[in-house]
Amino acid sequence: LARLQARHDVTVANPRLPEQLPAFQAALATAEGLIGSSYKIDEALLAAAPRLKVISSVSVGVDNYALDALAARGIVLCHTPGVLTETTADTIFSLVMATSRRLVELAGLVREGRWTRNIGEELFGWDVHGKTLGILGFGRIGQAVARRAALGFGMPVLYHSRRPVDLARKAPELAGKALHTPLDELLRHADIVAAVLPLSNETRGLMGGREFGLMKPGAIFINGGRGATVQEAALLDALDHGTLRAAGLDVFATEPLPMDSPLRTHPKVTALPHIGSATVETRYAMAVLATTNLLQALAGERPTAVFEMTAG
Ligand code: 8YV
Repeated sequence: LARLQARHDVTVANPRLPEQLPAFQAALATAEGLIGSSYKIDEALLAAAPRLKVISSVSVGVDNYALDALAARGIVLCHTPGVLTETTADTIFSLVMATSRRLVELAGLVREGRWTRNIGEELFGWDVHGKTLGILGFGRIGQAVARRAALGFGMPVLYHSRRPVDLARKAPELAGKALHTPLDELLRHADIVAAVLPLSNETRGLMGGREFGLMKPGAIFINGGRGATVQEAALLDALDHGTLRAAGLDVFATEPLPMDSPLRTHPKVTALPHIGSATVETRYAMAVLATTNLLQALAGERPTAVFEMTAG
């Protein structure tokens, strides 16, 4: 905030709070830059912001933004790739561990004073090391998850992405350890499937009843990308009536997760409140990068991290 205020007039307003919405709307009328995250930027908002030149998102995902409308108006969109990769991969791997080893459930047993004897086999977990991990989406975060799995846990890794990644060049440590695999084949062979997909027309609802039905009996599903890439009713059906062992979810179709969502309290679900990047160090790095991006764009320079609209 201090860096921005040193060079610009800044209005701080949270449009999600009714009492701050008028100040936000008033500022939009003259704003040339906008910085923040998780707020829907649609045509109506852009119409109210005639002088807007740049949006700097404190996130890597850009699914909240009407990309076509931004491109049509020549508005530059910046985001924060890179700085959150390792932290988000840590979160996703935490869900792999938590679901497989039943960590939350068993920690609850201790906390509630129910650890009165050695636990019986009905509470045993499932090994993680050596299991086959399928990764849906193989960008920076997917590759960082693959490194943890392949190099740290001896897991064969299958990945699904639009195109095979040239691992020899981009991630030599994963060459021969992570195999590009068609979706159906990956679902049939992986013991644990981790989705790390951005939300786009191509990925919306990608995991549905057919896909969960292809998964191995006793497999685990993890989602650390975007909630709407999964059809939640189909996931619940697979947990209740199919053979899915467990699900670990950091993201949901609607966030915060509605109180009446069965995913909130499902015994087979470990649900987190979208904390993929939420560490002190990483959120600070994201804020710094987003601020730098905004200042650069407003100064007419090329920002460090522009989201290339045409690359999708
Ligand atoms: C943020 C994320 O928590 O970067 C992203 O795309 O999902 C998260 O790191 C989210 O955008 C809220 O700031």
